[in-house]
Amino acid sequence: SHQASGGSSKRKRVMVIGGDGYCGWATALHLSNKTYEVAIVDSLVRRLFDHQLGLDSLTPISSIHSRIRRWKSETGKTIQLYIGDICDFEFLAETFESFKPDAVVHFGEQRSAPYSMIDRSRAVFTQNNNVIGTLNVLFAIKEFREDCHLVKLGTMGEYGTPNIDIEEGYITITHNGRTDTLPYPKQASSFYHLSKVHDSNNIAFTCKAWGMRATDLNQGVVYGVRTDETEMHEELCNRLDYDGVFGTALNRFCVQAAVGHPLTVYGKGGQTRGYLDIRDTIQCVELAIANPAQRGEFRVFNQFTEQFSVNELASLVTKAGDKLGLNVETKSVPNPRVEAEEHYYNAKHTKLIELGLKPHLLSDSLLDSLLNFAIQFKDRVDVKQIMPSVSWKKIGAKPKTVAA
Ligand code: NAD
Ligand code: USQ
Repeated sequence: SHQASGGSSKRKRVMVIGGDGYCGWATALHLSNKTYEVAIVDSLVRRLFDHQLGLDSLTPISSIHSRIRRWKSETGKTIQLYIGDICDFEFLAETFESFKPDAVVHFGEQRSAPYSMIDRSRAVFTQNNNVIGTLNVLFAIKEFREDCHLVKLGTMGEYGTPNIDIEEGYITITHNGRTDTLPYPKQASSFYHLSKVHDSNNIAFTCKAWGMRATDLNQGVVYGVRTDETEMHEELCNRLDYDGVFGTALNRFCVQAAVGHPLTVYGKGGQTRGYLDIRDTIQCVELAIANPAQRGEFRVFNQFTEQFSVNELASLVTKAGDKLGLNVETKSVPNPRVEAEEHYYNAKHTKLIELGLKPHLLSDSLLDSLLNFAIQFKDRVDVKQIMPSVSWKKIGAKPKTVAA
């Protein structure tokens, strides 16, 4: 039977790495609200990328210090804060010895595929930051908190778009009369997505070799911005990226519709992915923490609730925009990426449902509220940041200054 959140007598201690980011901030607040003892670990490097590239969140976001102070004054709850880079093992070791986590949720990576394809130095940074950071987390758990459960954010993009059904982590294959259950083949299509494949391999190995307990959450594309906790005060507001480097498909389309920019469908628009509401991101992470993997188990969940093609998303946003009196147009943009634009896609996603996930499916009302949210902040939109500026084919060793 499944444990309820924080159901044990002692409050579970959860370290949220990357807790100043989009998924991490919403999750940290939710867990803190739900009686977990929460610490945020973040280097704030994401805010630096924005400064360096001249980008900004659609929504104004407060400093992490103001956010945590506001949370305390709204709810009386304390979130501990450790500012530092998990690639610095001494720093990470210090946070482990001081906070003593029972679970670590690891969101703290460079998560943009286009960012990883800007130039050699960003490709190298992405793989170094992500792979070494995760390795350090694995060593910190082994050294200081052997029983700690690692909940690691992976991506559906690890699987690519094979012409067969995508399973959850593993596939049973019969070959020359013998049968085995093996890791599902990985065909990632950016240096970022590949960093997640390398992480998964390292985590799987340490589960076998050291008896680590780990859950890899192969998450689809996240949309939405409001959660119960971030709603409480404007200083708790989450970030919402709409630019061509960090913005993701549906969030971008809603902002584009709000400012009257044609929806940017890349290529033929048949690219199909798994999607989920940010309220389900936090629900999934909470379920994984409340029902930990066993010692030595490398558990993989596909974390999304529905599949859409880019064309389907564009048409949903067009219809929802019509109702608000927006005249939404779509313009096919030459695809800056190298990816299949028409393909089979059918990915399993039952394990989180079995643990109790109650999905918030994409509805007219959510689209409506996301569009209204984008309209509310439309004066903050820098339209020069909307078109994609990073080409998969033109990446080279030469440092590139990305400026709109
Ligand atoms: P984000 O960029 O908003 O947040 C990531 C946070 O991690 C940032 O605050 C950043 O400063 C921090 N960070 C990065 N490297 C760090 C390091 N070395 N040490 C300490 N902190 C570090 O990203 P997000 O959208 O919240 O994504 C969070 C995680 O979820 C990522 O691992 C991402 O790959 C995964 N994910 C995101 C989506 C999505 O649609 N946003 C979808 C699938 C998976
Ligand atoms: N796309 C468009 N137009 C746009 C933006 C995107 O057609 O304006 C297309 C892309 O070409 C791609 C698809 O939409 O085919 C998804 O792109 P995206 O930018 O929304 O998402 P992606 O690059 O895959 O990355 C995001 C997150 C990443 C996470 C991943 C989950 O940034 O951290 O790992 O979603 S998944 O897609 O399942 O791999």
